[in-house]
Amino acid sequence: MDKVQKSSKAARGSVTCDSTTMHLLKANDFVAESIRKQMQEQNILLINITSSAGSGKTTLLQETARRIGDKVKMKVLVGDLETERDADRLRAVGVDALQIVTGGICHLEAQMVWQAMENLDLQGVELLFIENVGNLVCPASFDLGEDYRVTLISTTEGDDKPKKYPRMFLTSEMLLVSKVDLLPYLPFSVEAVVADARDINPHIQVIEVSSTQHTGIDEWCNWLLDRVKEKQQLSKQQVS
Ligand SMILES: Nc1nc2c(ncn2[C@@H]2O[C@H](COP(=O)(O)OP(=O)(O)OP(=O)(O)O)[C@@H](O)[C@H]2O)c(=O)[nH]1
Ligand SMILES: [Mg+2]
Repeated sequence: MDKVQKSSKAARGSVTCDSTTMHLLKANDFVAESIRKQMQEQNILLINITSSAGSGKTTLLQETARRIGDKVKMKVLVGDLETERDADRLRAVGVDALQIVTGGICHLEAQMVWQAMENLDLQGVELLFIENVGNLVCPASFDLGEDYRVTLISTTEGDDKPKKYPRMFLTSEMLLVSKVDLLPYLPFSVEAVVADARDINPHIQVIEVSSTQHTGIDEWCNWLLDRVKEKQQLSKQQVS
């Protein structure tokens, strides 16, 4: 699958001085590369889940754990401005989760993930999720060393979002249209969202999901299991 480099300079901050342009997120990207290297060495698939607040990230992760928690060893790092609530919800379904409380910062940065990972036992872990802070804007600019960025857009937030917040869709490999059980009650066109998202990023994959009605969850979980397998095979090839 073709991927947009999360750390590409396109549409990111820079400062030009004496005709030299400096990329403002260099420090973040340095740490992100260290995370990527560590994940490679430990054979761990790292997935960064992003969306607006309340699009259904934690509910999807709870459902994912119920569905494939016995097939793949997973853990979650979850970012929020305040509270341990999401980590508690994940622990309630048997997932080892660590909450990153940003104290007001509207996104996760690679350094926060690196520090949190030092407090997470990653022995034997095959799949590590990062649930980013609910925000379709700021998290788009910060590479966290992930293998895949997965963005949810829920039917309740309106179908105009890809064109209004393009960077998130440009840098994601997977778009999950969530809460599709509510489609009969909402003026939301899945076709319009997919067309706009693919206009920005022709390679983005799409799955329609409902965590409450279990729609699309098998397809989502199979995609995850395939990516875990792929990563493990790649690591084996690199060792041999
Ligand atoms: N109808 C419907 N409601 C859902 C679905 N998934 C989540 N919800 C509800 O949407 C609300 C927000 O869900 P969360 O999973 O907490 O969303 P989130 O993206 O983790 O929220 P933040 O972490 O605060 O950004 C909750 O009331 C969920 O019960 C779904 O598939 N269908
Ligand atoms: Mg959440």
